[in-house]
Amino acid sequence: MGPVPDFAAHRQRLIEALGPHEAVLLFSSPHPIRNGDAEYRYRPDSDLYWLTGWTQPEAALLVRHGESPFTLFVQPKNEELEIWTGYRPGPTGAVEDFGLDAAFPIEQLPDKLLDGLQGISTLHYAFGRDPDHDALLKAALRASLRKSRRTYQDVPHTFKDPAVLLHELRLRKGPDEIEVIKECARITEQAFRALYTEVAPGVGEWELDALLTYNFRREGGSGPGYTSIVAAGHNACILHYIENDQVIEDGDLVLVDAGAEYCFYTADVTRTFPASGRYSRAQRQVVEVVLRAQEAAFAEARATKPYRAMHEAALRVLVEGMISLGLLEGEVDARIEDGSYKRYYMHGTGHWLGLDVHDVGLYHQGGASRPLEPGMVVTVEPGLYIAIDDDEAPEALRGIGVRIEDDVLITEGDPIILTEGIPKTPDEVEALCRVAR
Ligand SMILES: [Mn+2]
Repeated sequence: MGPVPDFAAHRQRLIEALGPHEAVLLFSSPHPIRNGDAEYRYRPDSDLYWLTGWTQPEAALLVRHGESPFTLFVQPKNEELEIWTGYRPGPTGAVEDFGLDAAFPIEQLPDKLLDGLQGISTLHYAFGRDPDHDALLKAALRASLRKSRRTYQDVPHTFKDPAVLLHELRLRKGPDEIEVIKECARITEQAFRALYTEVAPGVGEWELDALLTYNFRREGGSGPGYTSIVAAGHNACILHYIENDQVIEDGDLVLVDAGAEYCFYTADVTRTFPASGRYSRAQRQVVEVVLRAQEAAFAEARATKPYRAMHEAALRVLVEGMISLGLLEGEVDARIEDGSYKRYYMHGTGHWLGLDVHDVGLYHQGGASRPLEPGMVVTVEPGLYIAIDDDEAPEALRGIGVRIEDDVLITEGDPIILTEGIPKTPDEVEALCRVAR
């Protein structure tokens, strides 16, 4: 058994942050149809999962101080339906196996809200996401208001987006979550290592895509945490290329951006490696600039430094590289100032990482880039992309797209590169590709 999130610890963090007359109401995400009557595999809402570990659809969570702070509403047991769609823990399972304080069938939510909202002045609820949930809550608020005329209790009159409260908590990972993300990284490493030994001219992008999914699941993950990008040659210049349907040609670089999902947390890694096992001189030059940019960003990945410093450090090195490669002319400061680098580097250098690949949490506080804190996990992903039809770029560089991405844990001291076991320098990668031959 691998590590698991400590949901009780997450609940404790929320209840400590919740005011005395505040409540939180969360709903599970919908179970979307793929086509016809076939459903996608269900993926729980990250907030609800973070607090409960509950992975089934049609659930709601009410959180408030009192005797049963965490009340979960779930699909009731139904022997007939369970034959079709699988085991349901039901309300009993929610309490006995998931450690919730109380649980009821989801049908009882309107009735239970009538009392559950009494004495609450501020409700953390995300209006506008689901009209059915909004309607259910509005009816409960009306009924609760009528009742309050007899009970003299508060009924919610202030509504806040739960993101403000919850996402600040999710942004700072606990020790349990760090172990889970390390497991995502371990699985992802196994899957990337397999790519190095399988890539060759004539292999389809889709084959590497399938190999990633195979190894993610084989190693204990649930699959990719987001749609894998397998981009050969100039497809790498399309930032979110997910068609993955082209044949890898001799001389191509292959950019793979993928991460294993485990306990619904995900890694997010990018490597750019040669189809033939050997980087061309131009390809190697671009990779080395991107690697230097990543090192510069790592040096800024420290508690109390502003989040933005990582991007600024990487950008400076990338622009220096653009000038030395002949993509831009003039001085670094002037090119950063006039934004001409955006032709070759048009995205940010990272994002928060956790249950969501672009994880929750604000990047700014009080109009400035927020300081990094221990427990935050970020990606660091500089890149350089030279379009195939860029007539102004040196010919040898056209069609080269390189991104290198690792997952980084901010600590009290040096950052921990959680995915550093996945080879990325040209020498390391070529050595592995050679082993395969
Ligand atoms: Mn990323």
